[in-house]
This record gives sequence, structure tokens and C-alpha cells, in this order.
Amino acid sequence: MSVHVGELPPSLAAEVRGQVAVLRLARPEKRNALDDAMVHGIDHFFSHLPPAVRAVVIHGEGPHFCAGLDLAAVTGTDATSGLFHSRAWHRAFARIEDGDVPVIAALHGAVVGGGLELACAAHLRVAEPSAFYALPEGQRGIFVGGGGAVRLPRLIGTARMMDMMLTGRTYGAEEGVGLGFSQYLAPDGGGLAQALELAERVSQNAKLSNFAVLHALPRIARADPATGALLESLMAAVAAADDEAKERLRAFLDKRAPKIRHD
Ligand code: 1HE
Repeated sequence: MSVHVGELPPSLAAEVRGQVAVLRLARPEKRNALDDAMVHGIDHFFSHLPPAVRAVVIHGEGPHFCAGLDLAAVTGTDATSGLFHSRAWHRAFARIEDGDVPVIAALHGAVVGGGLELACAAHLRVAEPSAFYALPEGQRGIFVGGGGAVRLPRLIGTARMMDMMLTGRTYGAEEGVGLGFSQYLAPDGGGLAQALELAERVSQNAKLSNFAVLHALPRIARADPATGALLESLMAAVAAADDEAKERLRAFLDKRAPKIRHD
């Protein structure tokens, strides 16, 4: 089932598969470089998810996930329009990170500049072996503007990000898993399938548990320890009081729920 296609630019394609919505960057001729229409389309898509959607997968058409900012759009910009341009990216990517449902990015080929910033706004990243990460802003004479300076250091560390921006150093998918760029390494051509499988799995969780993971966990991790501990207690109390939690706990005790397995 397609979703809000009428309101998305042709460079984005959306569909709903059960409880999972899939957003495809569909501008392969420009390596899915993000222009204003795409950024606004991403904002719109994540602001209008059907209520039944419990997880989202984002992926890219063609040989690359995303070549970052459409560089054709930057030339001749002034400081004021540059500022508001960056704020539009922040708004769109905040819809991803701060939305109600987990978002999984399936990565392959170039995941560079603003494309890496987009991937970082997702909650889980699955990379095919072809994926590579770069921040060519230094070489282009510009700076990150899509929240990368906030999100990327949390994943890979400030020193590594500095190195990438100063020297143009790139990282590949396999080393990227160990360094925090992605949590999963998929087989060649299997990134979307693995992302969909993970989305299906997370969509089975209690909605409130997923909310706590998306919204409470990152804030607790950034808080001073005493504030974080209190927030954790409050969130735990609210989550456990939810009817769905009570039913799930009862199901386990009645031996109706599967045990944890580690194969
Ligand atoms: C583009 C862009 C783009 C490709 N903006 N048009 N991002 C970059 O600095 C990355 C620039 N792109 C590349 O290094 C390469 O294109 C790739 C490694 C991603 C892919 O290489 P390849 O050989 O598969 O494709 P290509 O032949 O380089 O590109 C195909 C077309 O896409 C070509 O246009 P054509 O009209 O000549 O066919 C390219 O010009 C076009 N294209 N990437 C515009 N990015 C919020 S701030 C974020 C700041 C940033 O993101 S800075 C990083 C920008």
C-alpha cells in the first residue's frame, strides 16, 4: 500500500508493508543527493505516518544510499538562507530521531556527508559490505549542517569525526560495525531484507517499551547520573503499569511466551 505519495516529491517513494512503512530515496541518477524537496518530503513523511505503523525502514535506490547534500543547491547561498536551510534539515531529521516509532536505515554504497547525517538520525543501521562512510565537507569548504555534529560523535566519537572531516578519511562497512557506524552487517544485496526483518521484530514490542527506548534511554544516557536514575525509575514504573506489560509478564509466567534463545 502506498502512503501519501501525492504529497511526496518523485524523488521519494513510500509504501506500507503491514506494520512497517518503507521510505525509499529515489533519485539514483544524482546518487540520492538531498535537495530541499527531499528534505521537506522526509519531514512530511515522518510527520504523517499512519497510526498503525510501528516501525520504518529507510533505504536508497541505485548503487548508493545517499551522496549527501545536493551540492548544486549550495552555490551562491548567503548566511541567512544557509542557517534556515540547516534548520530545515534539523527539523526533518528530528522527526526521525524523536518520532514515535523505531527507524532502521539500510545502507549500501556511499553513505556520505548529509547521507551519513540522515543515517545517524535512524535508531538502527544495517550496512551491506559495499557501504562506506565519509564526511567530505572539509574538502568541499563547508560544514555538517544536518545534525551530524550532534549525533555522530555519540556513535563514533569526536576524535574520529574530526579525523574524517580534516583528512577525508573514509571507513568501510565491516570496520564500521565495530566503530559504531552501524549495528548490523548484512550480506551483499541483503540490507533491505535484513532491515525489514528487524523492523518486523521491533514492531512486535509493546509500544510503550519502544517509546521508552527511543525517548527515555538517550536522555538518561546524557543526564547526570542522579537525574538519569530517577528518570529511569519513573519510566520503569510507567512502563510496568501498562496493561500490555501486565499481559506480557503474565504470558511468560503462564509459559505462553517464548524463552530467550541464543543460537
Ligand atoms: C551529485 C552529488 C551531490 C553525486 N550533489 N550532485 N557530498 C559529496 O561531496 C559527495 C559527492 N559525490 C561523490 O563523491 C560521488 O558522486 C559518489 C561517490 C557519491 C558516487 O560516485 P558515482 O561514480 O557512482 O557517481 P557520479 O558519476 O559521481 O555521480 C552521478 C551524478 O550524480 C553526477 O551528475 P551528472 O549530472 O554528471 O550525471 C553527479 O554530479 C551527481 N551527484 N553526488 C549533487 N552530493 C546539511 S549539510 C550536508 C553537507 C554534505 O552533505 S557535504 C557532502 C556532499
